[in-house]
Amino acid sequence: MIKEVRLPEISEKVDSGDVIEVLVSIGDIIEEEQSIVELETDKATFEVPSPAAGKVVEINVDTGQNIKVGQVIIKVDTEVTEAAPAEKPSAPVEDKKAEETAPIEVPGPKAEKEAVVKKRGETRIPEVKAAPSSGTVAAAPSVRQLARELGIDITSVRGSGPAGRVSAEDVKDYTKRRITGAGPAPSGEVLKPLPDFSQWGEIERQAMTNIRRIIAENTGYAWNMVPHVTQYDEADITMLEEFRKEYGVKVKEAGGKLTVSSILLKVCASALKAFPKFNASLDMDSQEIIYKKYFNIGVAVDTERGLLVPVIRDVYKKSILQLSIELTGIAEKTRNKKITPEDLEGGSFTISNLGGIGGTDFSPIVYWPQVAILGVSRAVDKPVYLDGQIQKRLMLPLSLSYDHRIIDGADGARFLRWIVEALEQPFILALKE
Ligand code: CAO
Repeated sequence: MIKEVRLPEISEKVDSGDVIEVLVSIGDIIEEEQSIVELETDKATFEVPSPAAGKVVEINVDTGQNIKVGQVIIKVDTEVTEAAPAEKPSAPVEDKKAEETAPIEVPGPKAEKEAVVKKRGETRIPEVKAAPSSGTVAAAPSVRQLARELGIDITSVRGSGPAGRVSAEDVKDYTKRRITGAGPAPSGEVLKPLPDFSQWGEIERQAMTNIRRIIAENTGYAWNMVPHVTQYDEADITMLEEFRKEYGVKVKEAGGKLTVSSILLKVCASALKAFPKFNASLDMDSQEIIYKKYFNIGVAVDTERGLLVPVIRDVYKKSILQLSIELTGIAEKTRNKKITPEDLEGGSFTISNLGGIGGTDFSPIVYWPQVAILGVSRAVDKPVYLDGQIQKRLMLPLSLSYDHRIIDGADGARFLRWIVEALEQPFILALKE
């Protein structure tokens, strides 16, 4: 029987995505849950699994195409589950009787979410496509016509679509910002023309991936919108490190990794409970502060595609053991492109730990509409004057950036001190709660 595999529901707010790569070919024998396309939405990139096993007899989408929930991606002959020796690609589906085609029920969000996290044998890295050279900008004829009517050179417009494809919105946005002289673009760059860099040497232009574009727009927006202050402090984690080494084995047996990040998740959730302003957002329209009663903490994860911030929910209610297992799982899922848009939503605070890589200190950018973010740098042994003598202590550098519109400097210093004390004397944490 021929079955249609359709794009399942992605999340409440996402109803379509761009095909980054088609992962199967006509004639392939695929297994149930095997990834068939890599899809990019405004929120994330992930692979769509097939709910049916069989032979791929038709591919209905193409790289770069925007597809909607419910749209047929491929057709599969479910009666063929093993490759015949020296098999030729099967006849296209048009050759089959129409009545043989039975749609597969589109899984709901839950089913889809479960399916998306299933592993595929192999991880493919999406091809980075070179930006079209000037004169060969990817755009629909109607968009070119619009640019001509507005007197815009379409090659100057930065396309937001796959492989830099220029949309009508891009042309309008470009024109609007040109006319109004609007300073910063959403990405934060000032729209001054760039010099011709090729006059100084060889250059290569590459289209931004959707993820890079989103990071650029979000960090640019936050930088322009939020008056940042960064507060620095250091925590003596000598004792905590002993605890980490002692209990790390047990956590490993349970499938997690006990790290500074997983301990900090717990400490930060308690700090947020004690200082509700740090778990809030500002509504400047209504002139209100929105206090969140949930403690969902995003953790910045470094991936080959760029920075992604999956969110761990209800951190306050979870043990360090649970958080260690969850963080290990979600970081792996993020790096393996199994993250769904929903995994990236709903954070109320963020932790960015660069300590595994190195560096003494950095100032993280607030992840708007949140109001604070904790930066963590590498813990190092330092000579510290303690109890009348110089001692070797393991010191963890911390940097808290916050939105000065809602958080005053004294609040920032108190919040960070609270975290430092909780790391240095964890029993205080228990006493305070
Ligand atoms: N100081 C010293 N060592 C640290 C450390 C710190 N602050 N943080 C982590 N480490 C160590 C860990 O203990 C581990 O050592 P071992 O392998 O010997 O046990 C090693 O560094 C690697 O840690 P990890 O990365 O596996 O684990 P983690 O839980 O600390 O971090 C995660 C998880 C996802 C936060 C991290 O992997 C990551 O991606 N960090 C980058 C975040 C980032 O890009 N931030 C920038 C955002 S702004 O552009």
